[in-house]
Amino acid sequence: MTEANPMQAAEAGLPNLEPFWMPFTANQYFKRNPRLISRAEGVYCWTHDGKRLLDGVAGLWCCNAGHCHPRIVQAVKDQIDTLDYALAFQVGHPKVFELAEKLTDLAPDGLDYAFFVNSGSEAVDTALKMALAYHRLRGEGARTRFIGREKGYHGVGFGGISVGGISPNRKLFGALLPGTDHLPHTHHIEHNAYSRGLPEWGAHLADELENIVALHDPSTIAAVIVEPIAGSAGVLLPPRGYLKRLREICDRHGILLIFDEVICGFGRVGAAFAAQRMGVTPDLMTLAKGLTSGHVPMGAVLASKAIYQAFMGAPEGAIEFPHGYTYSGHPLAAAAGCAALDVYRDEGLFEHAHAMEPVLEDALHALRGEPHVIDIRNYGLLGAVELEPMEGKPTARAMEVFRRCFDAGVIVRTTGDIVALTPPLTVNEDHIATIVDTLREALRQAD
Ligand code: PXG
Repeated sequence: MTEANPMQAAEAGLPNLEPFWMPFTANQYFKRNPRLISRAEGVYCWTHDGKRLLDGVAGLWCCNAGHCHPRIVQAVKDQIDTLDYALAFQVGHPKVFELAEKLTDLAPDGLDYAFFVNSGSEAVDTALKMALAYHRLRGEGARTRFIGREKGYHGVGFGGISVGGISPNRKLFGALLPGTDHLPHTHHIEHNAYSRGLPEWGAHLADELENIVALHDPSTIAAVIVEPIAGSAGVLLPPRGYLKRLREICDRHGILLIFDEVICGFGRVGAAFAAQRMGVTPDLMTLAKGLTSGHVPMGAVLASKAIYQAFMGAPEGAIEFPHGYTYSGHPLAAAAGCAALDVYRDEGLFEHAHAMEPVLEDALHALRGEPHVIDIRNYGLLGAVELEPMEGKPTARAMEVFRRCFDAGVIVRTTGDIVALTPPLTVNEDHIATIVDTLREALRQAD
């Protein structure tokens, strides 16, 4: 008997927990041990029973400007008072054009067109479809294969799980998209443990792309998709020079390179995008999360001029790309996006994130030698502490650390036995110290 008891929930001041089938959640455990957040502001959240939590993961890596930012909140309020929805196909509304201009201004040079969607998963499926269609429109319709990477996370659409490399997210769902292959992952703590910033060892792992390309023949490959830094799998950093090599190999063989910057984008790495900080420009970029600072769901695909132009060969009046969603560029999301980008600029949040990077780095690396710690890594305002798994109980130790931190007033995120930190870009030295001190205490108390 695992059902939550509505009577007990009501007595505890909670809603009936049973009917909501929660995403990526241990539903049975949660409903017996509920944790609800009912209010948030800045770097803090409050539980339904009034406990304050310092948010060490910016929601789910998304509230980069902090929670309920007054300017973003106001922009959404103003928008809903004016226009709730405008049909998205064959008609537009002003805010979404404004957002496309702001976003492409911020983007790496060459990514001049923005296509809007509602999530990172939709952004990934959209980018994969753009890649297939681009090749076909250019007379290279045999390019249908995609290459992802082991441990990659690209959302939960069929395209995203097919190019993704996290096996629990794939194994229940059958054969997936045909014609995908995967690069080896870059997570090698035997070589790179305790790296500060990008690790030195492993650029040659990109060369495996040549072997995969040779195996399938370049003429069959549409695109390579990677996260510049793999987020969900536990903040796995690309070795120095690795992304540049991927770019070179893709160029050599006419393969499109897609960067999934759903997590890396919007200041997380101490620059607008990882592509800029790492000096490698993809052909397509997928975005979500920080685009609206998590205030309203929205994703986007940025495309190069060459890709956009390939579609614009269609006769005038024809729909060049038969793809889009009812809520592509929804007015509330567009308003939140415009306000978020203004806040990032006006408050200098990407620069602030960069300035806080050494603070987070030093604080995190001071955890070296604490119980169970086997690696610490960081880049921008992304950090991870990897733990030795408990004998026979993988993930249990990190989960215990998560619960201890939560009880002590700090939210961290765990994946496997890795504790990830991705605080709002607004954090200061004191917040970072509180997060890391709480984590230290939790590590000392954990089994
Ligand atoms: N690509 C990347 C790189 C992501 O990190 C998605 C696509 C999908 O985005 P949507 O909006 O469809 O969820 C993501 C999402 C976590 C965690 O803590 C990570 C994500 C989502 C939820 C939790 O690991 N990343």
